[in-house]
Parts: sequence; C-alpha cells; structure tokens
Amino acid sequence: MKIGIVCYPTFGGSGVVATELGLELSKRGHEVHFITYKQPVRLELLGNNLHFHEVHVPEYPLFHYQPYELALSSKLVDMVKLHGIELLHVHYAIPHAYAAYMAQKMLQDEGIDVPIVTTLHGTDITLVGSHPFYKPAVTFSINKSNAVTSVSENLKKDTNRLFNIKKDISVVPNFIDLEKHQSTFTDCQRAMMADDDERIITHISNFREVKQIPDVIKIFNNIQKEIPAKLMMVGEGPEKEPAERLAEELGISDRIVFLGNSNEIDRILCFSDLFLLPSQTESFGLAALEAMASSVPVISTNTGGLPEVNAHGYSGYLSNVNDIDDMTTNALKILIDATILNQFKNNAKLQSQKFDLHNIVPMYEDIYKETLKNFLVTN
Ligand code: GMT
Repeated sequence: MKIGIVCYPTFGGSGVVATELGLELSKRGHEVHFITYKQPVRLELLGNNLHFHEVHVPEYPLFHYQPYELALSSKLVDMVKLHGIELLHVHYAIPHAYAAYMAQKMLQDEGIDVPIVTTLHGTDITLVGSHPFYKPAVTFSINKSNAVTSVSENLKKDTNRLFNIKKDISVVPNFIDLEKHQSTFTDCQRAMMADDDERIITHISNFREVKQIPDVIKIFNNIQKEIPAKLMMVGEGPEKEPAERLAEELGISDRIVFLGNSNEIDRILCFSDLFLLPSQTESFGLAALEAMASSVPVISTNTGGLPEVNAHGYSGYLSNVNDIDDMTTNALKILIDATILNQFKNNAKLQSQKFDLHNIVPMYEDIYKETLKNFLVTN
C-alpha cells in the first residue's frame, strides 16, 4: 500500500510514534511517504520504500501568521498525485486532520479519492484541541476523517467527553521496537555517569508545564537524601531553565545532569535504575514505555492513560498528581533493595512486551485495509 504520513517531526511522542510506524510499515513492504516541514528526528535512512517530502511555507510580510495548513494541504495534493498515495495517515489532529480534509476535497474535485486515518495523541485533545478557539475545527476534522484512532482507552473516553464525535474511535496503543531496546550494549557507559553505589534516575520529556518538571526535581531531592543517587534530565523545553534554578536552590546541581535532546535514549536508559514521569496528564506516556523496554521501572502519576501502561506494584508505581511524598516513598521502595530493584526491572521489561510493535502495527494495517474498502464502496 502507498501511505502518506503527516506528523510533527520534532522530539515528541506523536512524531516518534509516527516515525517508528512508518519505518516498520516500510519494512513490511509498504511505500511510506512522510510529509511534514522537517525530516522527522528518528528518520535517518530514506530508501525505495521510505520517502520524505518537505512542506515549505514561504514567508510573506503581510502575514502575521504563515499559513502552514494551506501549504500542507497543497503539498498533500501534489504528493498524492505524483506518487499515487492511496491513504493519508495523520498524527495529531491539529492542524493535520484539518489540512488532510482540505486536500481530500481538492483531490475529489479532480476525481481522485484518498481516505484519511487520524490518530489522536493527547494534547491535541486534552490541552490544545478542546480550547474554544480550536474546538469547532477539531470536532469537524475528526468527524470528517474516514477512521479515527486514539493511543489509549482513556484518550478515547476524553475525546468523546470533550467533543461531539460521531465516529467510532479505535484504540491502537503506542508500541515499541523491543530489538532497539536490547540491554546488550557492550558500551553501556554507566561508570561515566555515576559511582557503583549510586542509583541512576532518569526523566525524559519535552520539558513542558504538563510534565511537572519541578516535581521531578523535588522527588529526586527527597530520594538523594536517603540513598546515593544521580538524576539524568533528558530533553529541551521551557521548563528546563527553571528546573536548573530549582536544583541550584536545593543545592543538588552537582547530582543532576541535564543532557538536552537525544536520539540515543536507549544508551541513557541502559544504565538507568528508575524513570520518573509525574505528569499532570498523559494520554499514554511513550517515554515510560521506552524506559520499561530498557528494563527501567517507572514512578508515574495515575493520570490519563498511564495506568494502561505502567502496572502499579509490578512495573513501577502510580500516584496522584503532585503527591511528591507518595512518589518518593514508592521510588525508595524500589531502589533501596537490590533484589526488589531487579524484580521490578524484570517486570518492567515483561510489561513492555505487551506493546511489541509486531502486535500493534498490524492493527494499523487492518484499519488501513478496512478504511480503504469502506471508502471505495461509498465513493
Ligand atoms: O507529551 C508531549 O507533550 C508530546 C505529545 C505529542 O503529541 O507528541 O505526547 C502525546 O503523545 C504521545 C504519543 O502518543 C503520548 O505518549 C503522550 O502521553 C502524549 N502527551 C500527553 O498527553 C501530555
């Protein structure tokens, strides 16, 4: 099948999922075309089955806001025509589902029919999409998609609660390529990061408010008072600088390493003992799944889709949002005793296997086939 994938190409769960999906689909014989404003960060190798088409938005001084949707929908029309793309799969509703619908209508005018599958990722629904400024357009474009998927049961529930959705939403959980997270690195450079007796705690995110970065620092501060520990903070975003300041105020800057964005998170996770994700909301928590796939247990909140990913008392623990004391207690329960830590590490790995890409990607393939069949019948 020839599939066009639209996503955000930056560091962020939705772009990562879209890229990993495209990579796997191309391995399974599909021809995949990424259409976005920059080459997705995890898309390193292009080839016969894997293409990238850049959306350019020419700057014009009259425009206070440059019209990305317009450029994207025009590019979609051109690429569908040029490459015979049979189906568009858009990740993150805003503005991708809207631009895809416009492209579909323009193509229809020329006698070309292309169905749209929209995958909802979380903040496109919970934080941004439900804002009154966007809501009518988001509702419209979700309802006009030919198939809609969400990355967790919880996100499906939230979407139906927040929007007047007339479509059935299929839940297709995020997935993981377990081969990429083998703990067999011969060069796992733990010794460069911490002493043998220190526990290594990791947080990876885009450092936005929703990630509750101050809670990460405060939980770590409590932990390091009880046991020798280091914290790896991986990612970039607006909350990074305040976090560095908070670490200084608490006098623990020397115990925290801010690593910036990384394409090699498996190399960081391979020496991590615990992953912290105290988010205010999280439709799924892909970063938690990536940690578990590297045998790292997770201390997270119990919000959104996180309970579908992190099994309480098994792969880690769940707490209420902002309950720093509970998250500290749970972290120490795992970290203090080496036997318990190893048990949680094993469990985390086993839990991640539920989301093996070999089980999940065929769910998308089935949705593509079904959508194409129904679409061609009704058009
Ligand atoms: O977490 C972010 O801020 C990035 C955001 C995105 O759209 O890239 O992540 C959302 O999608 C991920 C992939 O499906 C989910 O794993 C994240 O839980 C979700 N983030 C939120 O719901 C806050």
